[in-house]
Amino acid sequence: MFQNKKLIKWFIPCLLSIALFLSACVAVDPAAMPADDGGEMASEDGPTIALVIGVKGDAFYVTMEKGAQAMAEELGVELIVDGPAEWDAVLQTSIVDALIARGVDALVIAANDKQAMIEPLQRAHDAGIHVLSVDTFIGDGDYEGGEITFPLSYIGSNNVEGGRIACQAVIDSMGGTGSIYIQNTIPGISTTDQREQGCVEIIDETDGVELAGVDYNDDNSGKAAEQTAAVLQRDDSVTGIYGTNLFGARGAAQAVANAGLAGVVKVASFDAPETAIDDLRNEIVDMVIAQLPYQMGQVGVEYALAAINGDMGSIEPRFGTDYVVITRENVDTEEAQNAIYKSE
Ligand code: T6T
Repeated sequence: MFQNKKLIKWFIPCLLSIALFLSACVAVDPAAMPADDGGEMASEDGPTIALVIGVKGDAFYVTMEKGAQAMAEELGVELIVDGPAEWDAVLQTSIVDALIARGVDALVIAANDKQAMIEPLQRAHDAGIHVLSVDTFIGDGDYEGGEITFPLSYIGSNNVEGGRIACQAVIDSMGGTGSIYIQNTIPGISTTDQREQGCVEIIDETDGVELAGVDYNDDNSGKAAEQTAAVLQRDDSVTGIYGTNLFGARGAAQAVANAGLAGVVKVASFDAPETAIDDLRNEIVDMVIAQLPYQMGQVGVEYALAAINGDMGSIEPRFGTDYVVITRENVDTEEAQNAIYKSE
């Protein structure tokens, strides 16, 4: 068949190399492939969307997960959900890296820090994964003309506005005078930074109302309770407290109740877990601002699938979700009841 000996000399080693290459491909150990803690690669049957929440065990994210799961079922896509055990950008980065290795198609994430999470999410984007922000943003949150533009959308509340609403309500129930103490979480989180900003704006715009101070509780209600107790003991001008999220508000409410100051010191709770509603009914908390995490989860998954399908026109770079302000007057309405977060 081969008349030319030179050609035979070339052809046989070439065949051998192809055979060797093919057998190596067949013999690859799956354990050596990049995989997440579940040890599986992304589904080969259809797209896989990952939702990375801010922290596990937080009713806000439990509710968000339910919305995301409901939408994933409706659209027939695989959804995987993960999140750090503590609010920590380093822990969240390892989760993002595992998802990049797993080869998910889209990543919907509540970033733990607006600066520290830029680099890991840029890595995901560079690996061809569609990145979307839910609840918190990275950079300055302006994904059209701002510092960071690769995330396709920022889905979440208007948090400056939320801070303004909360502190205006506290000031009204304080009778328009006194000083407000802010119980915040960790600096660098876009949502709670903006909620503090909104509250400080309102205080600055109101004559006769002062800022008593701000403490950071590491997203821990026990620490928030200790810090608030210390403030109440040393500063009797404090007649209003604003907790910028579920943990700060819970700790502040406990400290107010323990000090026997329920009703005297007015408290606004950002976020609406069952405990905040109990505190409202028991007159320890005066207003609860419910966000819409279920809707955030739904829209996150809907947008992620649109991106995977190349339907970019249906994705808004900013999808603002609403609030339901819950007071003792409206707590039993259907709207308020539906807005209460699920804890499991
Ligand atoms: O307030 C929510 C969320 O919006 C924030 O980014 C972090 O804290 C919560 O999850 C409540 O604990």
